[in-house]
Amino acid sequence: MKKVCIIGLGYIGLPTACILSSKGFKVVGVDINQKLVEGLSEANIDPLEPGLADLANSAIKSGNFVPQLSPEEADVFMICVPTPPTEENKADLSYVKTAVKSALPYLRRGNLVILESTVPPGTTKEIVKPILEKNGLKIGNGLCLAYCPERVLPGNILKELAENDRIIGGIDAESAELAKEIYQSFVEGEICLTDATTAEMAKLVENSFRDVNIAFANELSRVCDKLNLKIWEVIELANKHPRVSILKPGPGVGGHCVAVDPFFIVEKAPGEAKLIKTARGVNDSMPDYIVEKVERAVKQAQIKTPIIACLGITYKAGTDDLRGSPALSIVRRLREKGYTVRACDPYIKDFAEFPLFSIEETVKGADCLVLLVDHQEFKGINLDALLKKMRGSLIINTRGMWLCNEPTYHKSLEDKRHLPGL
Ligand code: SAJ
Repeated sequence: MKKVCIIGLGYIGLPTACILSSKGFKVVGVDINQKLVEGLSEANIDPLEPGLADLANSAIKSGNFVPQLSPEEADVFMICVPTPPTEENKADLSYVKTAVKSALPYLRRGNLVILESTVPPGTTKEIVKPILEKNGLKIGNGLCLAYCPERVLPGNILKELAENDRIIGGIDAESAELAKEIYQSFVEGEICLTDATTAEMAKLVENSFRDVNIAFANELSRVCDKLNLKIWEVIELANKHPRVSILKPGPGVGGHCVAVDPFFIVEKAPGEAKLIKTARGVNDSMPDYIVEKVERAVKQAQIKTPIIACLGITYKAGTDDLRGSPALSIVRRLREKGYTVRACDPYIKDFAEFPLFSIEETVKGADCLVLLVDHQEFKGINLDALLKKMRGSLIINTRGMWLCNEPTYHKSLEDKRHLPGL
Protein backbone atom coordinates (compact mmCIF):
# COMPACT_ATOMS: atom_id res chain seq x y z
CA MET A 1 0.00 0.00 0.00
CA LYS A 2 1.19 3.50 -0.81
CA LYS A 3 2.68 5.87 1.73
CA VAL A 4 1.44 9.46 1.82
CA CYS A 5 3.19 12.37 3.50
CA ILE A 6 0.72 15.17 4.23
CA ILE A 7 2.30 18.52 5.00
CA GLY A 8 -0.02 20.75 7.03
CA LEU A 9 -2.45 19.21 9.52
CA GLY A 10 -5.06 21.95 9.48
CA TYR A 11 -8.75 21.65 8.80
CA ILE A 12 -8.11 19.83 5.48
CA GLY A 13 -4.80 18.04 6.04
CA LEU A 14 -5.90 16.33 9.25
CA PRO A 15 -9.21 14.86 8.03
CA THR A 16 -7.56 13.82 4.75
CA ALA A 17 -4.79 12.08 6.71
CA CYS A 18 -7.37 10.27 8.84
CA ILE A 19 -9.54 9.19 5.93
CA LEU A 20 -6.53 7.92 3.92
CA SER A 21 -5.27 5.95 6.94
CA SER A 22 -8.71 4.43 7.33
CA LYS A 23 -8.42 3.21 3.72
CA GLY A 24 -5.16 1.44 4.52
CA PHE A 25 -2.61 4.05 3.38
CA LYS A 26 0.42 4.63 5.56
CA VAL A 27 0.20 8.34 6.39
CA VAL A 28 2.84 10.60 7.84
CA GLY A 29 1.23 13.85 8.94
CA VAL A 30 3.60 16.79 9.21
CA ASP A 31 3.04 20.08 10.98
CA ILE A 32 5.39 22.74 12.33
CA ASN A 33 3.10 23.24 15.34
CA GLN A 34 4.63 21.02 18.04
CA LYS A 35 1.64 21.40 20.36
CA LEU A 36 -0.69 20.20 17.60
CA VAL A 37 1.51 17.22 16.73
CA GLU A 38 1.81 16.20 20.38
CA GLY A 39 -1.91 16.72 20.97
CA LEU A 40 -2.67 14.50 17.99
CA SER A 41 -0.37 11.79 19.26
CA GLU A 42 -2.53 11.80 22.37
CA ALA A 43 -5.52 11.87 20.00
CA ASN A 44 -6.68 15.15 21.47
CA ILE A 45 -8.87 16.45 18.63
CA ASP A 46 -11.31 19.35 18.46
CA PRO A 47 -14.74 17.75 18.99
CA LEU A 48 -16.71 20.20 16.80
CA GLU A 49 -16.10 18.41 13.49
CA PRO A 50 -18.51 15.43 13.53
CA GLY A 51 -16.72 12.06 13.51
CA LEU A 52 -13.20 13.49 13.25
CA ALA A 53 -12.05 12.75 16.81
CA ASP A 54 -13.14 9.10 16.54
CA LEU A 55 -11.56 8.67 13.11
CA ALA A 56 -8.30 10.28 14.26
CA ASN A 57 -8.23 8.15 17.40
CA SER A 58 -8.54 4.93 15.45
CA ALA A 59 -6.11 6.12 12.72
CA ILE A 60 -3.45 6.83 15.33
CA LYS A 61 -4.16 3.63 17.29
CA SER A 62 -3.92 1.54 14.10
CA GLY A 63 -0.40 2.90 13.56
CA ASN A 64 -1.34 3.95 10.02
CA PHE A 65 -1.26 7.66 10.87
CA VAL A 66 1.86 9.10 12.42
CA PRO A 67 1.94 12.85 13.17
CA GLN A 68 5.44 14.34 13.27
CA LEU A 69 7.37 17.57 12.85
CA SER A 70 9.22 16.93 9.59
CA PRO A 71 8.58 15.03 6.33
CA GLU A 72 10.11 11.72 5.34
CA GLU A 73 10.25 9.60 2.19
CA ALA A 74 6.86 8.64 0.76
CA ASP A 75 5.15 7.83 -2.54
CA VAL A 76 2.86 10.83 -2.45
CA PHE A 77 3.37 14.28 -0.91
CA MET A 78 0.26 16.36 -0.24
CA ILE A 79 0.58 20.06 0.57
CA CYS A 80 -2.32 21.33 2.70
CA VAL A 81 -0.96 24.53 4.22
CA PRO A 82 -2.76 27.88 4.53
CA THR A 83 -2.51 30.70 1.99
CA PRO A 84 -3.64 33.72 4.00
CA PRO A 85 -4.15 37.10 2.34
CA THR A 86 -1.42 39.72 2.65
CA GLU A 87 -2.19 43.31 3.68
CA GLU A 88 -2.77 44.05 -0.01
CA ASN A 89 -5.19 41.09 -0.27
CA LYS A 90 -2.79 39.04 -2.36
CA ALA A 91 -2.13 35.36 -1.66
CA ASP A 92 0.72 34.82 0.78
CA LEU A 93 2.39 31.77 -0.75
CA SER A 94 5.23 31.59 1.75
CA TYR A 95 3.77 28.54 3.57
CA VAL A 96 3.30 26.72 0.27
CA LYS A 97 6.88 27.46 -0.82
CA THR A 98 8.30 26.40 2.56
CA ALA A 99 6.24 23.19 2.55
CA VAL A 100 7.33 22.26 -0.98
CA LYS A 101 10.97 22.97 -0.10
CA SER A 102 10.69 20.85 3.05
CA ALA A 103 9.71 17.86 0.87
CA LEU A 104 12.63 18.32 -1.56
CA PRO A 105 15.23 16.22 0.27
CA TYR A 106 12.82 13.26 0.37
CA LEU A 107 11.60 13.32 -3.24
CA ARG A 108 12.40 10.26 -5.32
CA ARG A 109 11.75 9.21 -8.92
CA GLY A 110 8.15 8.03 -9.27
CA ASN A 111 6.78 10.36 -6.57
CA LEU A 112 3.59 12.36 -6.94
CA VAL A 113 3.22 15.82 -5.37
CA ILE A 114 -0.31 17.14 -4.81
CA LEU A 115 -1.09 20.74 -3.90
CA GLU A 116 -4.43 21.21 -2.12
CA SER A 117 -3.98 24.75 -0.74
CA THR A 118 -6.12 27.46 -2.34
CA VAL A 119 -3.88 29.47 -4.67
CA PRO A 120 -4.08 32.01 -7.52
CA PRO A 121 -4.27 30.48 -11.01
CA GLY A 122 -0.84 29.53 -12.32
CA THR A 123 0.77 28.78 -8.92
CA THR A 124 1.26 25.03 -9.44
CA LYS A 125 2.88 25.53 -12.83
CA GLU A 126 4.81 28.74 -12.25
CA ILE A 127 5.83 28.46 -8.58
CA VAL A 128 5.58 24.88 -7.30
CA LYS A 129 6.96 23.13 -10.40
CA PRO A 130 10.24 25.13 -10.57
CA ILE A 131 10.90 24.54 -6.85
CA LEU A 132 10.32 20.79 -7.25
CA GLU A 133 12.70 20.62 -10.19
CA LYS A 134 15.56 22.23 -8.25
CA ASN A 135 17.13 18.92 -7.25
CA GLY A 136 17.35 17.61 -10.78
CA LEU A 137 14.15 15.54 -10.99
CA LYS A 138 11.85 16.76 -13.77
CA ILE A 139 8.07 16.85 -13.89
CA GLY A 140 7.03 14.58 -16.75
CA ASN A 141 10.22 12.59 -16.38
CA GLY A 142 10.14 10.84 -13.02
CA LEU A 143 8.06 13.26 -10.99
CA CYS A 144 4.32 13.95 -11.11
CA LEU A 145 2.49 17.06 -9.93
CA ALA A 146 -1.23 17.83 -9.54
CA TYR A 147 -3.46 20.50 -8.06
CA CYS A 148 -6.50 19.02 -6.24
CA PRO A 149 -8.56 21.66 -4.45
CA GLU A 150 -10.64 20.84 -1.42
CA ARG A 151 -14.25 22.01 -1.30
CA VAL A 152 -15.56 20.75 2.03
CA LEU A 153 -17.75 22.80 4.33
CA PRO A 154 -16.35 23.31 7.84
CA GLY A 155 -18.73 21.51 10.19
CA ASN A 156 -19.45 18.79 7.63
CA ILE A 157 -15.94 17.91 6.51
CA LEU A 158 -15.81 14.11 6.69
CA LYS A 159 -19.13 13.67 4.93
CA GLU A 160 -18.24 16.13 2.18
CA LEU A 161 -14.71 14.72 1.73
CA ALA A 162 -16.32 11.44 0.78
CA GLU A 163 -19.44 12.61 -1.03
CA ASN A 164 -18.45 15.73 -2.98
CA ASP A 165 -17.30 15.56 -6.58
CA ARG A 166 -13.61 16.28 -6.86
CA ILE A 167 -11.51 18.22 -9.37
CA ILE A 168 -8.02 16.97 -10.19
CA GLY A 169 -5.77 19.27 -12.18
CA GLY A 170 -2.72 17.48 -13.48
CA ILE A 171 0.35 19.30 -14.69
CA ASP A 172 0.19 16.55 -17.34
CA ALA A 173 -2.13 13.61 -18.04
CA GLU A 174 0.06 11.10 -16.17
CA SER A 175 -0.03 13.26 -13.01
CA ALA A 176 -3.83 13.60 -13.18
CA GLU A 177 -4.29 9.83 -13.54
CA LEU A 178 -1.91 9.09 -10.67
CA ALA A 179 -3.65 11.59 -8.36
CA LYS A 180 -7.01 10.09 -9.32
CA GLU A 181 -5.86 6.72 -7.96
CA ILE A 182 -5.33 8.29 -4.52
CA TYR A 183 -8.65 10.16 -4.37
CA GLN A 184 -10.57 7.19 -5.75
CA SER A 185 -9.84 5.38 -2.49
CA PHE A 186 -12.23 7.60 -0.53
CA VAL A 187 -14.19 9.87 -2.92
CA GLU A 188 -17.66 8.56 -3.71
CA GLY A 189 -18.50 11.56 -5.93
CA GLU A 190 -17.37 12.07 -9.51
CA ILE A 191 -13.67 12.73 -10.08
CA CYS A 192 -13.14 15.23 -12.89
CA LEU A 193 -9.73 15.54 -14.53
CA THR A 194 -8.40 18.79 -15.95
CA ASP A 195 -5.19 20.82 -16.06
CA ALA A 196 -3.71 22.39 -12.92
CA THR A 197 -4.48 26.04 -13.73
CA THR A 198 -8.12 25.34 -14.61
CA ALA A 199 -8.48 23.46 -11.31
CA GLU A 200 -6.96 26.40 -9.40
CA MET A 201 -9.39 28.80 -11.05
CA ALA A 202 -12.41 26.53 -10.51
CA LYS A 203 -11.71 26.45 -6.77
CA LEU A 204 -11.60 30.26 -6.57
CA VAL A 205 -14.71 30.56 -8.71
CA GLU A 206 -16.71 28.39 -6.28
CA ASN A 207 -16.08 30.65 -3.31
CA SER A 208 -16.42 33.81 -5.43
CA PHE A 209 -19.81 32.58 -6.63
CA ARG A 210 -20.90 32.28 -3.00
CA ASP A 211 -19.43 35.66 -2.07
CA VAL A 212 -21.08 37.48 -4.97
CA ASN A 213 -24.43 35.85 -4.20
CA ILE A 214 -24.21 36.72 -0.50
CA ALA A 215 -23.31 40.29 -1.52
CA PHE A 216 -26.47 40.39 -3.63
CA ALA A 217 -28.52 39.32 -0.59
CA ASN A 218 -26.74 41.85 1.63
CA GLU A 219 -27.31 44.65 -0.87
CA LEU A 220 -30.99 43.71 -1.08
CA SER A 221 -31.26 43.86 2.71
CA ARG A 222 -29.95 47.43 2.62
CA VAL A 223 -32.35 48.39 -0.16
CA CYS A 224 -35.25 46.87 1.80
CA ASP A 225 -34.20 48.75 4.95
CA LYS A 226 -34.26 51.98 2.95
CA LEU A 227 -37.68 51.20 1.48
CA ASN A 228 -38.99 49.98 4.84
CA LEU A 229 -39.66 46.48 3.55
CA LYS A 230 -39.00 43.16 5.26
CA ILE A 231 -36.05 41.55 3.48
CA TRP A 232 -36.84 38.01 4.68
CA GLU A 233 -40.33 38.19 3.27
CA VAL A 234 -39.09 39.65 -0.04
CA ILE A 235 -36.45 36.90 -0.44
CA GLU A 236 -38.82 34.14 0.51
CA LEU A 237 -41.34 35.32 -2.05
CA ALA A 238 -38.74 35.84 -4.80
CA ASN A 239 -37.34 32.35 -4.11
CA LYS A 240 -40.73 30.90 -4.98
CA HIS A 241 -39.70 31.48 -8.62
CA PRO A 242 -38.42 28.17 -10.00
CA ARG A 243 -35.12 29.66 -11.17
CA VAL A 244 -34.39 32.05 -8.29
CA SER A 245 -32.47 31.01 -5.17
CA ILE A 246 -31.24 34.02 -3.20
CA LEU A 247 -28.83 33.36 -0.33
CA LYS A 248 -29.21 34.80 3.15
CA PRO A 249 -28.17 38.31 4.08
CA GLY A 250 -26.25 38.65 7.32
CA PRO A 251 -23.75 40.75 9.27
CA GLY A 252 -21.04 40.13 6.63
CA VAL A 253 -18.91 37.29 5.36
CA GLY A 254 -16.23 35.77 7.57
CA GLY A 255 -13.99 32.74 7.79
CA HIS A 256 -10.83 32.11 5.84
CA CYS A 257 -12.28 31.00 2.50
CA VAL A 258 -15.25 32.86 1.01
CA ALA A 259 -14.01 36.20 2.34
CA VAL A 260 -10.49 35.64 0.99
CA ASP A 261 -10.43 33.55 -2.18
CA PRO A 262 -12.18 36.07 -4.48
CA PHE A 263 -9.21 38.40 -3.94
CA PHE A 264 -6.95 35.81 -5.60
CA ILE A 265 -8.93 36.24 -8.80
CA VAL A 266 -8.81 40.03 -8.45
CA GLU A 267 -5.04 39.74 -7.94
CA LYS A 268 -4.65 38.05 -11.32
CA ALA A 269 -7.16 40.09 -13.34
CA PRO A 270 -7.95 43.36 -11.52
CA GLY A 271 -9.30 45.09 -14.60
CA GLU A 272 -11.74 42.31 -15.40
CA ALA A 273 -12.86 41.05 -11.97
CA LYS A 274 -14.89 44.17 -11.18
CA LEU A 275 -18.06 42.48 -9.94
CA ILE A 276 -16.06 40.12 -7.73
CA LYS A 277 -14.18 43.05 -6.20
CA THR A 278 -17.36 45.05 -5.65
CA ALA A 279 -19.03 42.06 -3.97
CA ARG A 280 -16.10 41.83 -1.56
CA GLY A 281 -16.59 45.51 -0.77
CA VAL A 282 -20.34 45.06 -0.16
CA ASN A 283 -19.77 42.14 2.22
CA ASP A 284 -16.88 43.81 4.01
CA SER A 285 -19.01 46.90 4.65
CA MET A 286 -21.77 44.95 6.40
CA PRO A 287 -20.34 45.08 9.96
CA ASP A 288 -20.21 48.90 9.77
CA TYR A 289 -23.73 48.94 8.40
CA ILE A 290 -25.03 46.80 11.28
CA VAL A 291 -23.24 48.99 13.84
CA GLU A 292 -24.92 52.06 12.28
CA LYS A 293 -28.25 50.27 12.38
CA VAL A 294 -27.86 49.55 16.10
CA GLU A 295 -26.82 53.14 16.80
CA ARG A 296 -29.76 54.51 14.83
CA ALA A 297 -32.19 52.23 16.69
CA VAL A 298 -31.02 53.20 20.18
CA LYS A 299 -30.91 56.89 19.24
CA GLN A 300 -34.42 56.81 17.80
CA ALA A 301 -35.66 55.06 20.95
CA GLN A 302 -33.98 57.88 22.92
CA ILE A 303 -32.18 55.51 25.26
CA LYS A 304 -29.52 57.47 27.15
CA THR A 305 -27.15 54.70 28.24
CA PRO A 306 -28.25 51.71 26.19
CA ILE A 307 -27.28 48.16 27.07
CA ILE A 308 -26.72 46.10 23.95
CA ALA A 309 -26.98 42.31 24.01
CA CYS A 310 -25.14 40.47 21.22
CA LEU A 311 -25.88 36.83 20.47
CA GLY A 312 -22.89 35.07 18.87
CA ILE A 313 -19.37 36.11 17.96
CA THR A 314 -18.12 33.30 15.65
CA TYR A 315 -17.89 33.64 11.85
CA LYS A 316 -20.86 31.34 11.30
CA ALA A 317 -23.16 28.95 13.10
CA GLY A 318 -21.98 25.79 14.81
CA THR A 319 -18.28 26.63 14.93
CA ASP A 320 -15.83 28.08 17.45
CA ASP A 321 -13.86 29.68 14.60
CA LEU A 322 -13.43 33.42 15.06
CA ARG A 323 -11.29 34.10 11.98
CA GLY A 324 -12.55 37.14 10.11
CA SER A 325 -15.78 36.99 12.09
CA PRO A 326 -18.09 39.90 11.22
CA ALA A 327 -20.00 39.24 14.46
CA LEU A 328 -16.86 39.71 16.53
CA SER A 329 -15.98 42.82 14.59
CA ILE A 330 -19.44 44.30 15.32
CA VAL A 331 -19.13 43.61 19.06
CA ARG A 332 -15.66 45.16 19.05
CA ARG A 333 -16.85 48.29 17.23
CA LEU A 334 -19.81 48.79 19.55
CA ARG A 335 -17.51 48.45 22.56
CA GLU A 336 -15.01 50.89 21.05
CA LYS A 337 -17.83 53.38 20.61
CA GLY A 338 -18.38 53.22 24.37
CA TYR A 339 -21.63 51.24 24.48
CA THR A 340 -22.26 48.78 27.27
CA VAL A 341 -22.19 45.53 25.33
CA ARG A 342 -22.84 42.07 26.71
CA ALA A 343 -22.11 39.16 24.41
CA CYS A 344 -22.53 35.41 24.56
CA ASP A 345 -21.45 32.50 22.41
CA PRO A 346 -22.10 28.89 23.43
CA TYR A 347 -19.19 27.70 21.24
CA ILE A 348 -16.49 29.87 22.80
CA LYS A 349 -15.11 28.56 26.04
CA ASP A 350 -12.04 30.71 26.73
CA PHE A 351 -12.01 34.26 25.49
CA ALA A 352 -9.55 36.76 26.90
CA GLU A 353 -10.53 39.93 25.03
CA PHE A 354 -13.79 40.69 26.85
CA PRO A 355 -16.10 38.76 29.16
CA LEU A 356 -18.70 36.46 27.65
CA PHE A 357 -21.95 35.71 29.47
CA SER A 358 -24.70 33.11 29.39
CA ILE A 359 -27.69 33.85 27.09
CA GLU A 360 -29.71 34.69 30.20
CA GLU A 361 -27.13 37.13 31.61
CA THR A 362 -26.60 38.69 28.19
CA VAL A 363 -30.20 39.68 27.59
CA LYS A 364 -31.19 40.56 31.17
CA GLY A 365 -31.99 44.28 31.34
CA ALA A 366 -30.77 44.92 27.77
CA ASP A 367 -32.34 47.60 25.59
CA CYS A 368 -31.34 46.22 22.23
CA LEU A 369 -30.84 42.61 21.19
CA VAL A 370 -28.53 42.01 18.22
CA LEU A 371 -28.63 38.49 16.79
CA LEU A 372 -25.30 37.98 15.01
CA VAL A 373 -24.88 34.22 14.58
CA ASP A 374 -27.62 31.67 13.91
CA HIS A 375 -26.26 29.05 16.33
CA GLN A 376 -28.59 26.11 16.95
CA GLU A 377 -28.60 27.05 20.65
CA PHE A 378 -30.36 30.34 19.85
CA LYS A 379 -32.99 28.74 17.65
CA GLY A 380 -35.04 27.39 20.54
CA ILE A 381 -35.16 30.74 22.31
CA ASN A 382 -38.67 31.85 23.17
CA LEU A 383 -38.68 35.40 21.93
CA ASP A 384 -41.56 36.54 24.13
CA ALA A 385 -39.91 35.19 27.27
CA LEU A 386 -36.66 36.79 26.23
CA LEU A 387 -38.25 40.17 25.60
CA LYS A 388 -39.71 40.05 29.10
CA LYS A 389 -36.18 39.78 30.51
CA MET A 390 -35.01 42.80 28.55
CA ARG A 391 -35.48 46.42 29.58
CA GLY A 392 -36.21 47.55 26.05
CA SER A 393 -37.62 45.80 22.98
CA LEU A 394 -35.28 46.65 20.11
CA ILE A 395 -34.24 43.68 17.99
CA ILE A 396 -31.71 43.76 15.18
CA ASN A 397 -32.08 40.34 13.64
CA THR A 398 -29.14 40.08 11.22
CA ARG A 399 -29.71 36.37 10.47
CA GLY A 400 -33.48 36.23 10.12
CA MET A 401 -33.59 33.58 12.80
CA TRP A 402 -36.92 32.84 14.48
CA LEU A 403 -38.55 34.04 11.25
CA CYS A 404 -37.14 31.40 8.95
CA ASN A 405 -38.78 28.45 10.71
CA GLU A 406 -42.14 29.61 9.53
CA PRO A 407 -43.13 31.32 6.32
CA THR A 408 -42.91 35.08 6.65
CA TYR A 409 -45.26 35.58 3.72
CA HIS A 410 -48.94 35.39 4.31
CA LYS A 411 -51.77 34.14 2.24
CA SER A 412 -53.92 37.17 2.82
CA LEU A 413 -53.14 40.79 3.47
CA GLU A 414 -55.24 40.51 6.61
CA ASP A 415 -52.68 38.00 8.00
CA LYS A 416 -49.81 40.25 7.00
CA ARG A 417 -50.99 42.95 9.42
CA HIS A 418 -50.20 40.56 12.27
CA LEU A 419 -46.58 39.98 11.25
CA PRO A 420 -44.24 40.30 14.23
CA GLY A 421 -42.44 43.64 14.15
CA LEU A 422 -38.93 42.28 13.64
N1 SAJ B 1 -23.03 33.46 4.81
C1 SAJ B 1 -24.04 34.39 4.69
N2 SAJ B 1 -25.16 34.06 3.96
C2 SAJ B 1 -25.31 32.84 3.39
C3 SAJ B 1 -24.28 31.89 3.51
C4 SAJ B 1 -23.14 32.23 4.23
O1 SAJ B 1 -23.93 35.52 5.18
O2 SAJ B 1 -26.37 32.61 2.79
C5 SAJ B 1 -21.78 33.80 5.55
C6 SAJ B 1 -21.51 32.91 6.76
O3 SAJ B 1 -22.21 33.33 7.88
C7 SAJ B 1 -20.00 33.06 6.90
C8 SAJ B 1 -19.53 33.20 5.47
O4 SAJ B 1 -20.69 33.55 4.70
O5 SAJ B 1 -19.66 34.24 7.61
C9 SAJ B 1 -18.89 31.96 4.88
O6 SAJ B 1 -19.59 30.80 5.30
P1 SAJ B 1 -19.95 29.58 4.31
O7 SAJ B 1 -20.71 28.59 5.07
O8 SAJ B 1 -20.56 30.13 3.08
O9 SAJ B 1 -18.54 29.05 3.83
P2 SAJ B 1 -17.18 28.58 4.55
O10 SAJ B 1 -16.20 29.71 4.41
O11 SAJ B 1 -17.37 28.03 5.89
O12 SAJ B 1 -16.77 27.39 3.55
C10 SAJ B 1 -16.65 27.69 2.15
C11 SAJ B 1 -17.46 26.67 1.34
N3 SAJ B 1 -17.57 27.14 -0.04
C12 SAJ B 1 -18.76 27.17 -0.69
O13 SAJ B 1 -19.81 26.85 -0.18
C13 SAJ B 1 -18.71 27.60 -2.12
C14 SAJ B 1 -16.78 25.31 1.37
O14 SAJ B 1 -17.44 24.39 0.52
C15 SAJ B 1 -15.30 25.44 0.95
O15 SAJ B 1 -14.63 24.21 0.98
C16 SAJ B 1 -14.63 26.38 1.93
O16 SAJ B 1 -15.27 27.67 1.81
C17 SAJ B 1 -13.16 26.47 1.57
O17 SAJ B 1 -12.37 25.80 2.25
O18 SAJ B 1 -12.82 27.09 0.58
